Amino acid sequence: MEDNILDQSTPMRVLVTGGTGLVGRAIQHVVREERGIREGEEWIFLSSTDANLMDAGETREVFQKHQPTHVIHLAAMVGGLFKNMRANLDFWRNNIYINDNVLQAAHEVDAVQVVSCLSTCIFPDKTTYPIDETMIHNGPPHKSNFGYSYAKRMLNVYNSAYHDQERGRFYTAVIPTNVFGPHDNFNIKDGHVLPGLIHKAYIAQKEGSPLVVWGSGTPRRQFIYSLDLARLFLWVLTEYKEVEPIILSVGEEEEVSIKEAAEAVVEVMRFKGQVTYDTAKADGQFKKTASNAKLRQYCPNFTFTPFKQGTFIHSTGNLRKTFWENSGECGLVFTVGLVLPSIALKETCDWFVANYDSARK
Ligand code: NAP
Ligand code: GFB
Repeated sequence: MEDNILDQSTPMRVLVTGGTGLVGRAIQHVVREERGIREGEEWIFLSSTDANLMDAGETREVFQKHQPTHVIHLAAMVGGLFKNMRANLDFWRNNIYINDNVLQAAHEVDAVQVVSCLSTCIFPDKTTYPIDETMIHNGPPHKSNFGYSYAKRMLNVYNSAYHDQERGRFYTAVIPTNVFGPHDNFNIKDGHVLPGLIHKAYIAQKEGSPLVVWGSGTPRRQFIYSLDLARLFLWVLTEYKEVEPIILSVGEEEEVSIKEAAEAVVEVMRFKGQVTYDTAKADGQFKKTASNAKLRQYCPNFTFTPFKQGTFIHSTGNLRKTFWENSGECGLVFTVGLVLPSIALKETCDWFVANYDSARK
């Protein structure tokens, strides 16, 4: 265990907890459709039906069964602002249990790498901007999601403790901003803002009713497309050698207001009705502007799928294939092409409309 590195000749056996959610499905897609599964490798994508990870026994059992060499730990109780405000205790307890069980089970089967997933909402609410990785514990998080935030902060504590006590353990974590994409949770009460607005626009279009945006529309967010996050997760899994976490986010200049996000959804969904703002609803955290400077040091050329309308890549297929041919080096070259609405949002809306009956909602 001393060097905690898997010799290159041994193919990885990767267990992805939470493999059936928004981010898990994106990783499935990128592994199967872009990167490809290399000879001898195994990828296991877990759902809660395979094992309830809040239960230590079930967790240990599923890890003993699969004996992973690498773990991508995504499983969590996840939700938007309004679900968090309703259930801070559940978010704390569920995620604390899941994280303790998963890291200990991974350690017991001698997994050489575990990449866990935090979120930029865990950073202190009163802080200087842009936020960077060193600020995680510098003060209380926003009151709307303290349960989730403190539980997620503990993952950073676990990683340091495993490294400290279990010499050579390099368990680490990534910190994405708000994620969106196909297979998201489109439940209007529990979900995040983009799937919530897409679902509401879909219904309002059908019923000829106004699209109601909750809150004032002034808060600001950075949105990362699930497929981009998936590509970066795979880079972190094999190339990132730090215990300290890394923010995975678009640049600060890509931050948009909720009003701009709603306008983008209206554009892509071709919604023609009235748009109103329900200012009786909470705005939550005003902003959580994150710096991706550390990511840019490692991946200066990684190209995010734009959220805002504007320049777009000529041919995504070739581009995405290029990424894996340069495995290990997240460098990319692209050509400026036609000006199109946000492709990431369009792919997400098209997926929702095409899968309305089976989508989580
Ligand atoms: P999601 O779509 O809600 O998926 C959650 C996944 O966790 C599902 O596969 C679910 O299994 C599994 N799960 C939940 N409770 C479980 C339990 N008790 N035992 C076993 N599995 C359980 O979540 P997501 O948006 O993909 O989030 C993935 C990770 O990214 C999470 O750690 C989240 O905190 C983090 N994150 C998300 C965002 C965002 O905007 N969505 C932003 C930053 C960070 P079932 O399919 O069987 O329910
Ligand atoms: O995505 P969201 O639910 O989470 O809300 P947070 C973002 C913003 O969108 C808030 C506004 O200012 C909401 O007032 N909003 C407008 C809406 N319309 C809607 C709508 O229809 N649905 C929703 N949900 N919001 C979460 C954290 O914070 O970020 C979680 O609570 C997690 O723990 C997640 O970390 C990534 O960005 O405010």
